[in-house]
Amino acid sequence: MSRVADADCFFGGREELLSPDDSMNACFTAFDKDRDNRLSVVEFGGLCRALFRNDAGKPYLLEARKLAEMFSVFDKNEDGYIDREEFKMCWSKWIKTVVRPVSAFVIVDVQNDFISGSLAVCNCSAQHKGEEVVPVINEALDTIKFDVVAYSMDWHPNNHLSFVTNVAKYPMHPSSKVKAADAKLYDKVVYDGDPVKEQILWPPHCIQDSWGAELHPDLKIVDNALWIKKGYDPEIDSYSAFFDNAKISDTGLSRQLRQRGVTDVFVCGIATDVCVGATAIHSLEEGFRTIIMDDACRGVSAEDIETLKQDIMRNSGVIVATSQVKSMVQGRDRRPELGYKLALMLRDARPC
Ligand code: VGL
Ligand code: ZN
Repeated sequence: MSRVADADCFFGGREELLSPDDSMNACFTAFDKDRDNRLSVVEFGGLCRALFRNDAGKPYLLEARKLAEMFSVFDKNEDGYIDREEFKMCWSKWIKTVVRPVSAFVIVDVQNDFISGSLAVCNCSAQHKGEEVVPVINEALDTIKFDVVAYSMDWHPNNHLSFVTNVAKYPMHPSSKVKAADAKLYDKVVYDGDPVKEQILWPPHCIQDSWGAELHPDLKIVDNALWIKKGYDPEIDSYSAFFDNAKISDTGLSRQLRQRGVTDVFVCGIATDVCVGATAIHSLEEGFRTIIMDDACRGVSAEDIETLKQDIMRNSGVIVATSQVKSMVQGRDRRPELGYKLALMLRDARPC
């Protein structure tokens, strides 16, 4: 059976990946244009051009610096070539993930209080309508086959330190510009303790077992989802679905995603610049290829949303529209930023 006459289309047919050694060797051969049994940077560039394409087959641009950096991850002996031995790691740890990612859809805090309750984002400076995320998320759940779905919920006790009404209950650190007696809604204070904690003062919200803490009634709930409750320790806030704000306690999300082989984390929900953003940043720090679904998020402040997006992109995450997600999950739209992110992960991972 002859295949891969056209290296350019090598990653077009997913069945190529089903017969392990054959397809790895066929891939190597397809891009080893001068048949010297090793891939030069230029030949690796050809491979990347075929690999990183959108679902219409159009190659994405890849900066020469990033190409060279990725090449050096796989050229272990630093002789300027990727030989067949070195290609094994490139194939099994990198190409396979790029072509066939394992996806998690993490739906952050789509709770009544953030939509029409005490901390409704429509009353915040960006004046977003939180309920607009619901149909977008529901359609994604209906039409995209994510490998894992996770819901997070902000879940505070009455005496939580993030509530402006509790500001006098916790000792203030001397460095706090705002003193307890003058503290108002949305001020940033610094609480004493180990560690010292910066805290924005929010209205009481998402109180455990209250209506405000319930998910929006129209949000679709799928079977076998992971559930993450966060912010239940009165003495520390927890914006992210992975860790509290001091990164001391862990919700277990990272472990559960890893157990399921997840490589790619798609994040959506409320609020973009608070809990969605913190979740996406921790996801990148945990080594997941991370994607924010912009139209499935609503936030608090336009300026902070923009800063968050810049942070995500600077760290090789991507911001996409939900309409682009299905082909990414299927491995037909393959982003160079995410390939680069994975290559850096492989470089920095401890050898085992
Ligand atoms: C959130 C403010 C306070 C959020 C949670 O879910 O984005 N924002 N607590
Ligand atoms: Zn909260």
